[in-house]
Amino acid sequence: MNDPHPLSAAVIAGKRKDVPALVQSCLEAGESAQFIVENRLVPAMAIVGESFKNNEIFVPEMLIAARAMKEALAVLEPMLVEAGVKPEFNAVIGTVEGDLHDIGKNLVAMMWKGANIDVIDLGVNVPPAKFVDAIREHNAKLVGLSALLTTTMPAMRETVKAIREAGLSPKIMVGGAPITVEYAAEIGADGYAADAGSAVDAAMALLRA
Ligand code: B1M
Repeated sequence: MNDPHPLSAAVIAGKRKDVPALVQSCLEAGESAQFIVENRLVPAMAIVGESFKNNEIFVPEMLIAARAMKEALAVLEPMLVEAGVKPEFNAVIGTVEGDLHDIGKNLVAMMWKGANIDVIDLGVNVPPAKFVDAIREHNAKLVGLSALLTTTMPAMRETVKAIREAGLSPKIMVGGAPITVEYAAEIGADGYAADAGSAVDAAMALLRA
């Protein structure tokens, strides 16, 4: 996106207060809510995720951009519901048992929402049984597990095990600072993402596989 649309540019720059009026002018120009999500907001968050991955912006800018995107989604959500535009996929996400870090997990959840995935966020310190119950209740197609502590990596392994032992087969994606692609494979997860930007591509690849 060399010359981003003003709404995309406002989201990228985190200009939260400008966003509702810009969404309104897109609607007045005849763009549908779905078009705005797919062509103005999702590409903006993809740029934010890419910039974060390349160390061009940092956590505060990413959070501010994500908050601006949420403003836009708040305006559009009733129209999307009314138009019957349902998210194509759903996902359960949480930080594993014993771990209270949620900033990275929240960023992944926001990016997934921006990619039109219906995200059920279980919060932090989530025991394996709670993941299992939520996957069953929502018939989730994707589960995201986050861990920030080396001491909670075993809880991630236990969660994957509990999901499989319950006979459930959602795609499981793991991430967090101490997690590696090798660890993901070792514990039987289906996917791994190093950051919130690549978590979208990885999720879509798993969901469409
Ligand atoms: Co904690 N903490 N902390 N901490 N904390 C770390 C993680 C630590 C590395 C600091 C350090 O010592 N250098 C260290 C862990 C050491 C280790 O295990 N190797 C540590 C420790 C030791 C602790 C305590 C044990 C400290 C104590 O009490 N003695 C304690 C544990 C509490 C607990 O969880 N039970 C603790 C507590 C806390 C606070 C509560 C104070 C606070 C958390 C606040 C909150 O989250 N609401 C906190 C913070 C802020 C940090 C640091 C400074 C920052 C973490 C963060 O938010 N990063 C952290 C040091 C650091 O990371 N440099 C540290 C920004 C965030 C955007 O990145 O979470 O990595 P991150 O998420 C990234 C990727 O990892 C990835 O995408 C995100 C965005 O790009 N990702 C996923 C994350 N989840 C993903 C899931 C996916 C895919 C990608 O798919 C599902």
